[in-house]
Amino acid sequence: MTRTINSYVNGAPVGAAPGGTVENRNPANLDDLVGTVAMGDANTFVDAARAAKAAQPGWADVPAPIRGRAIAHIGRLVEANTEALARLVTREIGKPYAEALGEVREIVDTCDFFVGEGRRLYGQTVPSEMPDKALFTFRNPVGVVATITAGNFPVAVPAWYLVPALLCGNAVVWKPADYSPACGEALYELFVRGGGLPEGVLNLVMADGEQTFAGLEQSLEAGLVDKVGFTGSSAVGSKIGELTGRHLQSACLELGGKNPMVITPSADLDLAAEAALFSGFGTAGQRCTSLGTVIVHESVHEDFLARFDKLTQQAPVGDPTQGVVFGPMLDEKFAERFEDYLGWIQPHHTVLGSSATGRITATNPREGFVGDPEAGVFYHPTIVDGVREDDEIFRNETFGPMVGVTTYRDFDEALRLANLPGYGLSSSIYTTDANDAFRFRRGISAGMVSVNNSTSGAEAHLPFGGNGKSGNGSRQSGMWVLDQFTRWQAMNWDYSGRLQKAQMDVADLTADESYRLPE
Ligand code: UN1
Repeated sequence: MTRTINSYVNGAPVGAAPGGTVENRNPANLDDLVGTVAMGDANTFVDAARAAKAAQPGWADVPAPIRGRAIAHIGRLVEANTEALARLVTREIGKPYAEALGEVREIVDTCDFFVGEGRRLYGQTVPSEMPDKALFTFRNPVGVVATITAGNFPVAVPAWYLVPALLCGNAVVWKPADYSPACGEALYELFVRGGGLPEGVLNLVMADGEQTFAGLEQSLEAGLVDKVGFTGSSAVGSKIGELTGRHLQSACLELGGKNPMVITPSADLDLAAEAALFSGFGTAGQRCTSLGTVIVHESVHEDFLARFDKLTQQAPVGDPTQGVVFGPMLDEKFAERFEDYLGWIQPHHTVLGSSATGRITATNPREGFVGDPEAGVFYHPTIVDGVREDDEIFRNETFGPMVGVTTYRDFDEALRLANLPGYGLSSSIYTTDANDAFRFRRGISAGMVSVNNSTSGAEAHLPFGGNGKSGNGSRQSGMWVLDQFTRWQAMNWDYSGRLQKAQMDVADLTADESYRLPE
């Protein structure tokens, strides 16, 4: 039986499909129909925003510790459904099962952190410059949060928005990626049931990019959305930034990356090669935190490359249920885009990693492929050596299993190359020299810096976000995301019985600033 995947507004499935129906298939096995999606349109989005607007004041009235209890229940329900949810992630987007389990763990970690925040959400008491006057700060919910998420982390990254937004007393409209709707619906169910969320507090919209953008625009114009969170491409992020800017809002934007890995002469090259494999080819290179370019010192270039190439040649690729390093592309549309990126390979490049490039098929096989390559959307891992700083491959995100390699002579050059593409999400350095590590941290414009670790692998209680083309400086996760989903309010309370004017009625001490120490 084919399952129908719906939008949900005010706690009820929408039923209608004004945006038509779309089939959603397993990218590792295209014969496997995951579900048929009843697509909404711009009006569905506006309806969801209206429902959220109506429900939000009641949710904000629920005491924060009780909202924290809701998050605790959600975390426990997600944990109890770990295997089923991870299996769905693997089936819908082709992420290897072990990674999918880690992704579900990341939701539980996020819930664990924010349960405590429900009993904190601290404001401050602040001394006043005048007597008999008290100053306080409070965190208020922003209102309605609209969040639009990517499908490479179809449940963990949405949870980074949903959990803190709800905990802070906001109502939410969530539009999952159109290629991960089943994960979207499953997570929605777990949140609504586990959290006992009142109707309208969380709404789910299935719609394509164009209808979502139109619906968001109309909702902003109607004053129904107060905050936008978006994870996706830099191009769409800049459109959302423009739209929200017109409404005097600043969106929380988590965009692409061109994450560098610098390998210094003192590095442990085996460790670096293992990290390059995981960072570059895990999730078939389709993480925002995936490795873009290895920037390796010329003295260890050959040595490193030989190790990285060998590991890549040996890496099991294929069926994501079978313990592979990576499975298929998330969806056919990413395969099409990746073909364009492969077109950026130039005659001056040397291609390694596999005996072939492009789609893995019976006629373009990969040795040791796990499963049937023709069943899904699988690509050869591709290492491109000899990348130069003006190459498209060096300058742009190449979402897919491709890693560039270039060399450097001195540390300043490594840093310059690492910053050059103008993204700034994640970064990594392999070195055993502490000075290099700290010089790199200071010099790299990136939200995340790994020393002797992969470019991916952020933890749920550290700030996550980027600079430059990777975002507008907003940070998710941990206590830092609270500033995205609350507004600070300053309160002053004067109990002096008279009008005390700030700055004007302030008493000062008598100081003698003309005094000088004897020579
Ligand atoms: C993303 O790719 O958008 O650090 C998020 C990591 C994961 C999250 C990545 N924990 O790779």
